[in-house]
Amino acid sequence: MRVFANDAHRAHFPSGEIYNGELVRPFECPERWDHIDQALTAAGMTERLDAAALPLDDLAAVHDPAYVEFLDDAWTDWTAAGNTGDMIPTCFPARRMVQRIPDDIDGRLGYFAFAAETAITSGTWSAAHAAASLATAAARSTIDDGAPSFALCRPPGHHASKDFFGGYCFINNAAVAATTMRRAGAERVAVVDVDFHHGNGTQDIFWNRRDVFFGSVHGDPAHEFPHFSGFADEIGDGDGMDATCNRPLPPGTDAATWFAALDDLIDRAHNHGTEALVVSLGVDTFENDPISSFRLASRDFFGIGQRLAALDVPTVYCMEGGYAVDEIGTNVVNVLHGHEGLTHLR
Ligand code: Q9C
Ligand code: ZN
Repeated sequence: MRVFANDAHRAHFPSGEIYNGELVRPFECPERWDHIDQALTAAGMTERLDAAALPLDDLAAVHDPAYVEFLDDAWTDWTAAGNTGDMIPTCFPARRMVQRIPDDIDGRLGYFAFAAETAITSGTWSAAHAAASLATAAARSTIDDGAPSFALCRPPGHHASKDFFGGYCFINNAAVAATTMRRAGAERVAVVDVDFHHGNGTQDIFWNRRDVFFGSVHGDPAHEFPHFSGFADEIGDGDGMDATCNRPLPPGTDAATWFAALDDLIDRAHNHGTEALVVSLGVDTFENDPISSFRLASRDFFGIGQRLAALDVPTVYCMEGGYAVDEIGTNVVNVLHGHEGLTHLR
């Protein structure tokens, strides 16, 4: 497994996350990366491939240029306005309000956000840009020779849509990877999202498109974040009708039920004629995850890689969520070993 990773992620670490009515240390923290990095090394995956900075124009297939410009300028504008803390959106354009980009930075912050738990800090843009660059490089290398890659993206991406951030995500790394694979010649690409949370951003980006299938198994939005996306009746629209497939599952879902849903998504991706695969790899389905409610054990993650490898197409894994920091490395390595037909750690 080729691993794309660098230290740029460290620049993103806001001082707090709004959680249960309190400002807590963010669950999405740099130690997540460190534990994955260490587990990869211990498992013999010692090489780290870097990526050239992705030209901002290349993001235009996935994100609105005004949104990219907002992210690029956000910290400068925020501090120029005299603010000293991290950027936390507090006012959003709800139903029937004016959907127009404000001049004021507080207004712009709310306009380009969908959730308030995710703060922007001084290094957020450089980290998010670097993560997307890694996803691109990984996708390109996998299309070039067919061998699987893992992009150790941080911050994650699947909640970020064309023009909004939230759920710890700013740039949709998996959507950028899928676009890279399309441009490199794959006629049909599938994004299979195994993160505990619904990948609302990825779904929204490809909603009207037939060439990119999106399938997700996740906590039922009736009970879980992102609350307003991920229901079973969301199937895409226009040319993209039936190229979106959601499998919401109830809190407490066990491995057997979860894998039945994953097998279903993999069949759908296969029947869609996919020539290349992007995996939104969240491991927050783990039984001890602090913010999620599914019951996969560490060794179950091996089965994820095994099943996805059976699709037998060039595959790039993009890191998404997973907040049980002590076990995150084991769980990720088990997925990658499953894909390569190796043995699981435990
Ligand atoms: N009561 C990813 O896994 N907060 N994002 C949930 C639960 C937001 C998760 C609150 C969770 C975002 C990439
Ligand atoms: Zn998640």
